[in-house]
Amino acid sequence: MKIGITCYPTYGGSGVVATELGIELAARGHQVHFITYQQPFRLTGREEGIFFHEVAVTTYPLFQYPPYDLALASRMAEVAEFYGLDLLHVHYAIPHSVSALLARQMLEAKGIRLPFITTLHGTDITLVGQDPGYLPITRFGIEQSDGVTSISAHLKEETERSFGITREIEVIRNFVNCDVYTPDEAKRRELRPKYARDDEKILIHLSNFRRVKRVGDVVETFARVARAVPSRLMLIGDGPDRSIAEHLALQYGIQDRIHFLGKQDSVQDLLPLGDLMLMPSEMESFGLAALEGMACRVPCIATRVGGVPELVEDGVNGLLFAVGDVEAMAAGAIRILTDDTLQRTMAEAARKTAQDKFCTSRIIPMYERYYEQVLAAK
Ligand code: GMT
Repeated sequence: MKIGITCYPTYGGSGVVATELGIELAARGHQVHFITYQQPFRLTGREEGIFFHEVAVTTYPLFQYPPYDLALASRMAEVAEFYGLDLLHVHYAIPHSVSALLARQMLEAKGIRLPFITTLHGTDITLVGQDPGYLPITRFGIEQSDGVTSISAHLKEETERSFGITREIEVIRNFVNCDVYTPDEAKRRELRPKYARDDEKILIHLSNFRRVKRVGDVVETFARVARAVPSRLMLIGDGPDRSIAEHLALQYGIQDRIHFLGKQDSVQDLLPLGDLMLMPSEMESFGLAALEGMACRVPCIATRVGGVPELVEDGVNGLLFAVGDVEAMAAGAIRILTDDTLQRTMAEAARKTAQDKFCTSRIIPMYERYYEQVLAAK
């Protein structure tokens, strides 16, 4: 198939999923065309079967807000016609589904068929999509899509409940390549000493440091853990709440125990160094960072929100807590980090969950079948 993919190309879970999906589809012989304002950060530009088409947004003094959605729609239609795309697959409903709808209409007028699929990722439904200024147009984009997928059962239910949507939504959960995200012992031996002594544990948090991630709770939890267990915290990512984390680190006097690593392209090299992951989010429609950690044999302390329980099974491959309960999260972390057998059992269960339920070999064929179903529909 020839598939056009649109996503947010910078850091963020939906962009990661879209990019990894494109890579996996290309590896299976499909032709994949990314249509975005920037090359997705996990692409090198040299991948076989993958093409990148930049969306250039012309500005003009009259435009206080340059119309990206229109430039995107126009580029989608151009690329689809030129390369004979079979379908468009857009990730994150706002504004991508509406741009795809316009592109479909533009080509319809020329007698060319271009169905589009929207994948819902989370904040497009639970946060941004709830804004009264965006809700009606987001609902319209979803309703008009030729196919809609959701990355968790929870997000599907939330979309039906909060948008009043009755159309079919296919649940295709997020995935991880278990050969790339893997507990690499050699890497661990080589890189771990850069970050911690042998007798220290490593806790990891990976996110875009937005408010919803509750990065403050990560540091609050770690401050309590560090009193009981010799340990270090690796903070991977960057965003608006990084200064909150820095401020708290100084307040607790643990700044020299925390590695602020900023945005990293190859998180698969860092995740296997961890003993435990912290994901205390306010909301998480899935929690891709936890899955990537789990594939690397890192169990997760997480909050019982959104789609997280579809991935983290309390007491099996991690522990689940109420949002904001840093005392309980710290106690749980200490329990795992001071009991080698428990840590090992959970680490193995985490890897097994990733392999058995969320591996690319299981999930990518679901997308392929869904594409075929949408193409066969009309
Ligand atoms: O919150 C983020 O990390 C960004 C956001 C995005 O769309 O880039 O993430 C959402 O999509 C991810 C990939 O499907 C999910 O793993 C995240 O759980 C989801 N974030 C939220 O629901 C807050």
